[in-house]
Amino acid sequence: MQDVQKEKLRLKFLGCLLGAAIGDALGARWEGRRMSRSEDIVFLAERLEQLIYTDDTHMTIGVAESLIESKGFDGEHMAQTFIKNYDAEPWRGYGPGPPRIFRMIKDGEAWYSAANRLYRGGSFGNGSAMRVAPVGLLYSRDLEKLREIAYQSSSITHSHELAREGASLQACAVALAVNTPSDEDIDKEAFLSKLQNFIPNQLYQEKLAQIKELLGEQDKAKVIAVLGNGIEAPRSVPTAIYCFLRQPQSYKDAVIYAISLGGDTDTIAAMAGAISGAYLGIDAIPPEWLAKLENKDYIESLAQKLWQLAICPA
Ligand code: F2R
Ligand code: MG
Ligand code: MG
Repeated sequence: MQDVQKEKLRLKFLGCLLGAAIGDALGARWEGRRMSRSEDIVFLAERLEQLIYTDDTHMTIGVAESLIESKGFDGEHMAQTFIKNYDAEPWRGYGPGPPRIFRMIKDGEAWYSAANRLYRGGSFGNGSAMRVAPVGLLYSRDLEKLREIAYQSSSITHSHELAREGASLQACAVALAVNTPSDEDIDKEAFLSKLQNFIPNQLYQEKLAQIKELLGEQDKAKVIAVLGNGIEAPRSVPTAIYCFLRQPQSYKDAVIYAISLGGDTDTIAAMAGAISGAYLGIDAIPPEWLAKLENKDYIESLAQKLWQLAICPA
């Protein structure tokens, strides 16, 4: 790879992880609310002194740390990293499931089986999709490997098929965004076709078809009714992809639109921000938002290390 291409890729890796963290931190202020006006979200974003992230970014950090330290996926290591991080900062607003899984693993359950004991058939919450961006970055040049690692990383806490498929779909969207040059107009239909060819699950296939139908839609209530804005993976991952594809040339517009839909705003904005940042790169993120992000330098260092691992695998 030429140096100029490597540098473009580096900016995309940084844009992805920082874009996800900012989406999470901005969206956290609106999580669980109804639809909001974009002006109100921008107004609050300007007034916040610091952007404090939640479990979405905390777990994304865990995925990145583990992939870097293990030079690839190691389930036991990733599970122990999640537990260590959770024990240090349990107040990050975790969903109900992961802390119960962490307790089971601490009590001796294997990392690959604990999640099966939660809910009926495992969790289909969006908790494994919201943290999967580092997998999308590291395996962006090998989509079958990406699928395998997305499934496995999901299985630590979310073993339901809809969660595993949701995580792999989000990782694939990040990978496609990394692989698509941002200096030419994105072919939205081609982007969606690639996702449809990738994902075997019927429900996600239908959602991706609905995204195409909704691209010009002005009525947010219709978008929410069709795609969803909830805590479940199938009611949030396609919505995040939609938020990106609706306004692919503006990170700010994609994230603000995601938050304006209400519901699981931190998570949908984190996932939309990851895809948008991976497509546009760090330079597209408003500098005043970057400057206010908690632990910005550490998240940036993780993105940098993932990039080094991706261009020069062990
Ligand atoms: N927890 C939150 N938000 C609550 C407010 C936090 C507050 N602001 C604070 O500061 O404390 N957000 C975070 O949780 C979501 C990710 O959740 P995760 O990790 O997927 O959790 P879980 O428990 O696995 O699943 C979530 C819910 O989905 C339903 N569900 C899942 N599988 C099910 C099944 N098989 N059958 C029935 N229901 C199932 C359950 O209601 C789960 O509780 C993100 O939004 C993150 O930001
Ligand atoms: Mg959260
Ligand atoms: Mg959330």
